Amino acid sequence: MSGITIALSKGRILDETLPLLAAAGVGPSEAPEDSRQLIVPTARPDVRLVIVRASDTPTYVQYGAADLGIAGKDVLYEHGGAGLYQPLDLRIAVCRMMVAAPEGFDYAHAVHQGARLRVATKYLRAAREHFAAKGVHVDLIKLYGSMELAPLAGLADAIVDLVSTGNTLRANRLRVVEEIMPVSGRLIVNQAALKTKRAALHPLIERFEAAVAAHA
Ligand code: PRT
Ligand code: MG
Repeated sequence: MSGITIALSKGRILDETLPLLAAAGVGPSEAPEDSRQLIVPTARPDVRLVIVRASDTPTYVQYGAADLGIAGKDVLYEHGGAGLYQPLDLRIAVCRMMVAAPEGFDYAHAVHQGARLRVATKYLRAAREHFAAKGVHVDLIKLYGSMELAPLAGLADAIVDLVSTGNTLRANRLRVVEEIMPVSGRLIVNQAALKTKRAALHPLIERFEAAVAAHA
């Protein structure tokens, strides 16, 4: 495909990317949020959007099915980043990856005692590396969503999840016990396309850079 394909997910990433797409001259020509269409034309005939699952965005870009993509650092960390160039922090969809536990659970004490903790998460790689670096013994339980339920239902002692306002944790009587990493949306680029389509991609990446700087 000779044009440029940009992969992104509906929801938070799309909502917060729309102003940047418009500023970069590649706003969607119809509202993707309302549309069932998975391939969406933009203001430029040579640029299209493909709408994918958030956790699939790096995969589309890695294999060159999309030249560019927009993905959270959480998702990129789990993917590992192979084949991807990550030139730009878009400063959208900002949150933090945290360890959280029930209000009544003495996490620090349990860790100090060398207890083996059960931790539920969607973010196995980030969690494994975090606890290994701290020397905390954990059994990780993979979930695909609603991590907050796991301690309440007795599935886990703690969770690793994203937190922005903290409302979800509070509503479920959980509290943050450790921070793992700050998270925001990143522009990702297929490494091979960056060379073969440089003339088309470079100006577009620069327009994203300018749009982010203008929103700062
Ligand atoms: O649903 P699907 O499996 O398709 O993907 P997804 O759930 O990862 O997609 P989406 O659209 O929910 O999130 C896309 C990206 O947004 C994530 O990969 C993050 O990089 C980013 N992001 C930013 C967040 C949040 N903030 C966030 N708060 N993603 C999820 N949350 C959730 C969090 O998991 C928790 O359930 O919101 C809840 C906490 O929010 P507060 O405000 O109550 O603290
Ligand atoms: Mg979601």
